[in-house]
Amino acid sequence: MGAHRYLVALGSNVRHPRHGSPRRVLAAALEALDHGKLHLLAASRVIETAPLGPSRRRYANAVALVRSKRDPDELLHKLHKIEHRFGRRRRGGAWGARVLDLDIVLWSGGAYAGAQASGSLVIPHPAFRERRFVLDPAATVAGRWRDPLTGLSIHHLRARLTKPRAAPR
Ligand code: PH2
Ligand code: MG
Ligand code: MG
Repeated sequence: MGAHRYLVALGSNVRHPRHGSPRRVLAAALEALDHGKLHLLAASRVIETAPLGPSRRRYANAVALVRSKRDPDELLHKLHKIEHRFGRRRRGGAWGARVLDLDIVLWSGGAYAGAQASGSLVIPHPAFRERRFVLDPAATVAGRWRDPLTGLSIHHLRARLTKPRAAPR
């Protein structure tokens, strides 16, 4: 089995009792993405972003390019274990404040839909095209990577988002 490449988005907007600020949480999480069967190929810088959604706290965000032989469902399971190790507890409330969020944005296998019906994994991440906190860091490590659904590169998606056309009359 060959190895796959994954683009993983990292987010944090709560301090960790040992690691400290969200920025430091992401630095530690990047190390966790370069361990065992995961190989960190590249990491963006960590940026600070305004919260999208109900949470009031600012986020630290980054993306990582990871190589792994794991398939998407196996990798997601591993990412959930890392989130849990950093103190993340899932209490129904989607989009609440979180110590660490690790999302699979793209993988080298193209489009993917997980097996389970509820809470199932979908790649590309359904919202990434509208999120500067993903596209800005992603453009620095994987700008030429093409979204398999639109055929547009990350550079192109980002340009589309940051330079909108005039609103239709
Ligand atoms: N993640 C969310 C919801 N809103 N806002 C920012 N700025 N950064 C995030 O990572 C983020 C968010 C859900 O995962
Ligand atoms: Mg998320
Ligand atoms: Mg998530």
